Formats: sequence, structure tokens, C-alpha cells
Amino acid sequence: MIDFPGTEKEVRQLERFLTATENLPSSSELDDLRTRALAHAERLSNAVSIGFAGEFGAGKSSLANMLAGADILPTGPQHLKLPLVIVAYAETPETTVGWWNKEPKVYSGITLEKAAADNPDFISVGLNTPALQEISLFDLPGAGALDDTYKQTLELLKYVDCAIWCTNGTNAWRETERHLWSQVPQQLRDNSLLAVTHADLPPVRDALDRVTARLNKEKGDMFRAVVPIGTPVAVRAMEQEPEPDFDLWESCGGQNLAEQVLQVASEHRRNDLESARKDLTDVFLRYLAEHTDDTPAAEAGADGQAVQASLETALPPLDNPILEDWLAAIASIYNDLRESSGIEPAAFLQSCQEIVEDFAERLESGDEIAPEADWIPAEFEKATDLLLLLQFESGDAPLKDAISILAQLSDNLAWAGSTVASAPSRTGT
Ligand SMILES: Nc1nc2c(ncn2[C@@H]2O[C@H](COP(=O)(O)OP(=O)(O)OP(=O)(O)O)[C@@H](O)[C@H]2O)c(=O)[nH]1
Ligand SMILES: [Mg+2]
Repeated sequence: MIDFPGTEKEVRQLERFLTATENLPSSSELDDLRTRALAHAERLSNAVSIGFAGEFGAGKSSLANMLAGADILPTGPQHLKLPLVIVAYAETPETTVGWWNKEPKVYSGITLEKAAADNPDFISVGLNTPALQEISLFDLPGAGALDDTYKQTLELLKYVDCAIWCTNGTNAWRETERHLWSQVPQQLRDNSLLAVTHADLPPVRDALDRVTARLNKEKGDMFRAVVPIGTPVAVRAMEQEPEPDFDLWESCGGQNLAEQVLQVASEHRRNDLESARKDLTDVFLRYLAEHTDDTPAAEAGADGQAVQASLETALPPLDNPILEDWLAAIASIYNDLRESSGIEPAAFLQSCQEIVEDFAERLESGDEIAPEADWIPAEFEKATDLLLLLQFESGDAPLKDAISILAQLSDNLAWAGSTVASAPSRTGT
């Protein structure tokens, strides 16, 4: 199982940095930092984009449909002429018609034909498929060897984080494809796969070992991996009733391809997260410590851990009574844990649960948190249930889970409580 890392916490920390520096006197250093923080936040808020590129009819749209688990993109020889089509997440199905230099237009439902008639630069199809929250699919128009479409492919590849170059296995990885791909930046090549399509056709299947061996030798640093795939067979395998034919899914290359795509995308996300975290601790917080008064970070010095620990308290505006009460409550159970070596895990979990339950009740009134944080009380309710369930598990894992639940809730409160308009009056001053 490939783990796709969440980014909510880092995005909130970046947003807090941006809020905290909003009214500081402008300087070129601060402007640069704010631009950098905004870029991190945008990157982490968007899905990782996977581009499907290749020559005409190589099997790009079929493969994108297979990964989307839906027959959205037209395939085959006489289909509608389409520009770049993005398949992305949306709460309700919709089709956005986009241009590089003017406002987009949105139609409800999936209407590729109507969208194409507007002659757009790109079309974005929104589907309510949870996986699309992590990964969006960019189906590029086919690249031709002898015309300008190959330049268009190179241009469009600038918008994707990772790419799958589709090459038809009957005549795989031709000179024209090599020529185009040799102009792609190394960074994208490091995040790209070479998919050998039509691997289900007998002539390709029979020569597959030889072809993949040749491509693996030739690929050098141009692709991370070579992945053969018989797309229609993979689709058929997944459509079997009452359950997918997993053996067929594996033997036609579907399983390997899906895993490789997820792997590339999750690694990309992890790298983005790491670079954001590094900037948060090494740059953004340090800047705040130097340019604002009275933040704990001012004394944190070079100690990375102290800096990280103070992130939660230093970044939000400090007028946050519910967060202060919460942190005091948490500190008291951590103290109990530290002082009594023989404390039972179940007893610790129960204390956590009681505190979370108290705060869930306190949050219900809604007047201690910002109106846009109205989803936070439900998070506390859910955490109460989870902490109860953890009491039935054994070993150290439930304790670690409980601590990360508490950390997540602290983070929620740091954000939710710091923006409440009524907070100052509640202090009684
Ligand atoms: N047997 C077999 N047929 C495939 C495979 N992949 C695609 N096809 C077929 O090849 C034809 C072209 O596939 P598309 O997915 O439309 O290719 P494309 O690269 O999107 O084409 P353009 O957008 O026109 O450049 C269709 O008839 C597909 O059904 C495959 O792995 N095996
Ligand atoms: Mg296509």
C-alpha cells in the first residue's frame, strides 16, 4: 500500500506565516519570503499532476481513463478533436472551458463536445472520485513527428509534475519520440515513466521480454521505469463481476502500472512537503522570530526541535483562550505520563478521551472559534470515538496514534481559535 502524505498541517502553517507577516513593513526580503511561502502553499494545496503524452493514437486517453476508473476521454481514430483535457476532482461533475488569457467558463455535468465547440486552450473535467484529490490527470493531444504539435507537447509538459510517455509496443520508442523526449528537462524525466502500450496484442506480447530489455537498456536517465501495459485487458479485468479479476489485472501490467504511478506521485508530494517544512523551520519562523517581539521562537535559537515545537505557538496571533486551556489540559496528562512510570496505556488513553470529550462539548456552542472553522467540533467528536476504540488495542501503537490525534487537534484549535473575532472580549479585559 502506497502512502500518500497529507499536507493540511503544512498548508495551515504556511497560511499562518502569511497572515502573521501581512502587516509587517514591506521589504524585498519579506516579499521574497511571502512569494516563496505562497508558492509552497499552492503546490501543497493542489493535486499532483500526471501528464499522458505520446504520439498520435499511442493510447494516452485509454490509459488515463483506466486510471480514472471512468470512460471520460474519447478514444480511437475518429474522435472529437480536443485540446489538453484535465481530469480533476470536483464535488459535483462539471466541465470547465479554459483559455490561457481569458476567464474560464463552467458547464455543469460532463460535456466535452459542448466544451470543444468553444475552441478553448484546455478543458477541465471535474469528477467526484476521491483519488483525484491527490492526483489529477492531464491528457495531452497527440504529438506528431513532422509538425508543430511536438512543440505544443513540450509546452504542455511544463504544467505537469510527472509524465507517462505512451509508446505503441508494435513499434516502440521510435527516433521521433526520442528526439522529442530529449528536450524535456531532467527534473521531469526523473518523475516520468515509459508506458509500452498494446502489450496485449500477440505480436507485442510475444516479443515483450526482448522489447522491455532493449528499452531498459536504452532509457538511461530518461525515465524512471519502463512499464508494459495492455490497457483494454486491464479495464476488462477491473470490470469483472462480482469482483475484479486480480490475476488478469496483474498479468496484463495494470497492477504494476498503477503502483508505479502512485509511487512517482507520492514521492513527488513527499519532496514538496519536505522542502516546505525545511523553509518553515529554517526560514519563515526564523524571520518571524527576528522581526516580531515576544515570540517563544526568539529564544529558540538554533535548536531545530525547539523551533519546530514553537511553531504551533509562535505563528498564530496569541490571543487564543481555548487553545491555551487545551494546551494546559494536555500538558497535565503528559506530566502524569512522565511522572508515573507504571501508567497503564488504557488509563492514559482514557484521560485523553475525557479531555477531548470535554472540549467537544465546549466547542459545540461555536462562539470560541471562527465561523469558518465550523467543522472543528465534528473533528473533536470523531477523535473522542477514535480514542475510545484505541483503548481496545494492545501495544505502543495506540499511544502513538493518540499523541498524533492530540497534535492534530492542537493544530486545529491554533487555527480555529486564533481568528475568532470575539476572542479579546472573552479575556475580560
Ligand atoms: N489492444 C490495445 N489497444 C489499445 C491499447 N491502448 C489503446 N488502444 C487502442 O488504440 C486506439 C488509440 O487509443 P487512444 O487512447 O485514443 O490513443 P491516444 O494516444 O489518446 O490518441 P490521440 O489522442 O488521438 O493522440 C484506440 O482504439 C484504443 O482502443 C492497448 O494497450 N491495447
Ligand atoms: Mg487521446
